[in-house]
Amino acid sequence: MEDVKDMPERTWIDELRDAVVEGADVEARRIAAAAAGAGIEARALVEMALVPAMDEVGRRFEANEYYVPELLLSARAMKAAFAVLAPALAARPATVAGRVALGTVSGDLHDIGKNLVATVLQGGGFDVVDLGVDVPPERFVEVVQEGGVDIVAMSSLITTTMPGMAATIEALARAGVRERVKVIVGGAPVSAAYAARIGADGFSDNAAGAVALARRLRS
Ligand code: B1M
Repeated sequence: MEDVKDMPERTWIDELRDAVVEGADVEARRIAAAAAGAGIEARALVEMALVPAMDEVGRRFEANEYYVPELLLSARAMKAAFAVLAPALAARPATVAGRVALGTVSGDLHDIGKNLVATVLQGGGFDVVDLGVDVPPERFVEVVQEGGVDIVAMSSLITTTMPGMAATIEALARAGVRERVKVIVGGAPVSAAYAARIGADGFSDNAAGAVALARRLRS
């Protein structure tokens, strides 16, 4: 096989995307490391290879060309490559921009987009309390009640778990802490209209946008 060091930049991106689509985690990690070592920006590798790879995996799943085992293999390959790139994305500026409690909502186990948002938020100067996946409204309330959180950030990837966002906002209000924090939402099926309807303070459809939004809400 051709050594990745000899491949031109565009080919590295193609190779990385293909490795993730094929679920080849060792290969994905190796290509990501070589491409980063050759000076290709981590952000470009994520946006041009990793995210499009998962979109292609989703397309194949919808077309019944891929099933859950293939999704799991691709997710593992994406995470392996992302682990190599994350330190560059998370390198934070000296000043702390605020503290964000972030989680994937109740019933939802998708964490790739949430992890990406967490890393880019860190790179944008935010402290991130990562609550993980399948986070019930009460857990978001608890962490806000503990104090120090400026923004509650929720991710949902499935249409049936989106109501968990509304339930969390309602739970924050019931507990009397809704006004203490800003609430932002995102994830593939979520829209600006949905965010407005459930009373969130903002929505973004990508990780960089989430950081810009969080900054705007803190200014
Ligand atoms: Co699932 N899955 N999945 N899955 N999966 C989707 C979401 C689906 C769209 C696939 C499809 O049918 N085309 C579909 C949902 C359909 C619907 O909504 N009705 C689906 C389904 C049905 C399921 C299961 C039910 C399948 C089954 O078991 N039969 C099951 C549900 C499990 C559960 O959660 N309870 C399931 C399981 C899984 C795996 C575990 C196998 C795996 C997840 C592994 C993991 O995350 N650790 C998986 C995967 C990989 C996918 C797809 C293929 C890829 C998701 C992904 O990682 N995308 C997905 C298809 C797709 O999305 N095209 C699919 C890459 C990631 C970078 O993008 O998460 O969108 P994303 O994040 C983006 C933006 O959305 C945004 O920024 C990120 C970076 O740009 N963003 C935010 C995300 N959160 C944000 C928060 C913000 C702001 C921006 O502010 C707070």
